[in-house]
Amino acid sequence: MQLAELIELKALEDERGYLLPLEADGAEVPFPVKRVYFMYGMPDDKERGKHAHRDTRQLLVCVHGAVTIDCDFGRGLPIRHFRLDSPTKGLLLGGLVWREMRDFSPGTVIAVLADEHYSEAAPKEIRNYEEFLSHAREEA
Ligand code: T46
Repeated sequence: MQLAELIELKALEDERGYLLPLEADGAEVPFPVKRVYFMYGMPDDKERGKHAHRDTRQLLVCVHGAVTIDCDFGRGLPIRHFRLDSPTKGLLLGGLVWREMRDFSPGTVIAVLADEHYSEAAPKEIRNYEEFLSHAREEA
């Protein structure tokens, strides 16, 4: 898996609307899913994220609305900006990536599929930017 990759998801349409299937460990989600979480109710002037994970793999899908996700890889690589404005756009995050979510449109709902359980006792996020850069340099 790349550090960050925009993938196209296929929605099935008929006269009743759309159905968008995601097969874990399959074509759309290239890892076993251990956790799903949703984000909603974001004010448009707030940001979320601002941290990195050491090695958690995630698929982010903006089910409704739109969000911009800035992905900072450290390692001397340019920051990439992804606008998720359709449920058929999925953002795969595959490693040490500093992510920031901003510019939420009203009513935005984001679903995230992750390959790890969340541990409040031993959180795996790196929330200090300098620490993230230092880990990213080690991986460069
Ligand atoms: C990420 C971006 C895209 C839980 O209890 N369980 C969970 O599975 C998660 C993800 C979070 N939490 C708790 C931890 C905090 O007390 O929920 C609270 C808010 O989490 P956080 O501030 O990390 O949320 P975001 O929106 O800044 O970041 C989230 C994910 O945490 C993160 O892994 O990649 O979305």
